[in-house]
Amino acid sequence: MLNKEKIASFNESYLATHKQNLNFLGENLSKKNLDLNNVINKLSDFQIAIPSWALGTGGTRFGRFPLGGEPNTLEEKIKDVGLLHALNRSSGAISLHIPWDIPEDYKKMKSLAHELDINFDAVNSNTFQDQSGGTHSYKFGSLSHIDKAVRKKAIQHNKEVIDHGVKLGSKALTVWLADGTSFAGQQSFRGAFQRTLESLQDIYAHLPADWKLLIEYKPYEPNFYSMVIPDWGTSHLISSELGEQATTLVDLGHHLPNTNIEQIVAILMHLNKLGGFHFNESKYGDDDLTVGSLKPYQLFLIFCELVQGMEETSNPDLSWMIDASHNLKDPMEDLLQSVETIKIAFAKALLVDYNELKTFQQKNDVAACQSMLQDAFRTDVRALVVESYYASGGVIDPLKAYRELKIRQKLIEARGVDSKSTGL
Ligand code: PSV
Ligand code: MN
Repeated sequence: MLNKEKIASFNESYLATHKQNLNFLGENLSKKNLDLNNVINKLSDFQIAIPSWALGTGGTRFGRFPLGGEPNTLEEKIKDVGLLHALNRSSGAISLHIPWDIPEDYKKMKSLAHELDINFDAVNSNTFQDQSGGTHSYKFGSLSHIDKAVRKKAIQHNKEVIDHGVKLGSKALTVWLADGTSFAGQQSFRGAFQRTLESLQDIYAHLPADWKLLIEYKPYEPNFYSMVIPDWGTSHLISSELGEQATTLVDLGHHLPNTNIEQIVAILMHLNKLGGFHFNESKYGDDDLTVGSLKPYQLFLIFCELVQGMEETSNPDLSWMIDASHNLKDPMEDLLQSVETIKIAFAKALLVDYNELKTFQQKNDVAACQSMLQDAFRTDVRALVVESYYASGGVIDPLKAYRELKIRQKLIEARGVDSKSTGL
């Protein structure tokens, strides 16, 4: 659907304006002590994984309004990520969710992904739903369940997810638990915590030596009184007990309103225990809105901590992923917007001279500290992000190209209007 010629002919119409924008920005930034090429290279290298469940419409407990052409096999999901990656050269990985994405032919999926320059990112287990034909139910929990047989089943599932991932070349397992209670007294907090820890220890023992275990947290939903891993502190506690390969994964939507997420990021990196990110936007809870669509300054502040943490701590390499699910927008368009927004926040954070910031912090010059950050945030860095697409062989405006090249229409023609994706 997309080849070098199509990309080149699209770029032709936009190249002159883009180069003008880039030169203008370069001149403005030349007064700063900044290596612009270094920033562009960092942006080009920055890859954000696409979750398999974000490629179709979803994200609602109520009506779902599929828009047609959705991928309904793993092969089609990989191809869709391939399309995104061909456009922006920034989405070179897919994150699979088991059992939705169990490959029938591992070799075939691997070679397809390889052809499209796609890696397999973290694999995700699912113990928040019962699969048909199952004997034990997750209705009252999985890794924390009071019944050992249910825990065993959930542990086994996670081990199998690792095994699928190994065959594909993944290097991480992400665990998000729906376990918790909706009524006070329903369960012992201490008992549920201890059982979860022991279950995760069992899973951890199955982890290959070069793998990471990423542990998510979430304050509420689907349980509304208590979640077994409600916050980063609990996730960190568990990951510390497990060992070096276990880390905390920050999902932006999994915080109560106004939580200072950038501070969480800073402290976890200081402890070398931040494993990765799920990008999305939250207004009230786990809303799965588009990252940066409401609070771009917060996203920028998070990236300021990430940039400093990556320079100044020994925190392991991070897994970057979008975790959203859309019902109103074409999910592919949303993913292009999301990647762009993430890269813009990263680019802005790379403009800050953190040594200078430290000298102001040393003097308690609060106004100067604030100005430094805001100056970077207010800089229009879009030309840098566009250059990172273009220089890597992508298109100058991925969203525009997606529309001009009528990609959704072509997907509908190929897969039909009723083609629905599995997922959330
Ligand atoms: C549910 O809250 C959730 O959004 C978690 O963040 C997981 O990462 C994702 O679903 C996939 O299971
Ligand atoms: Mn998540």
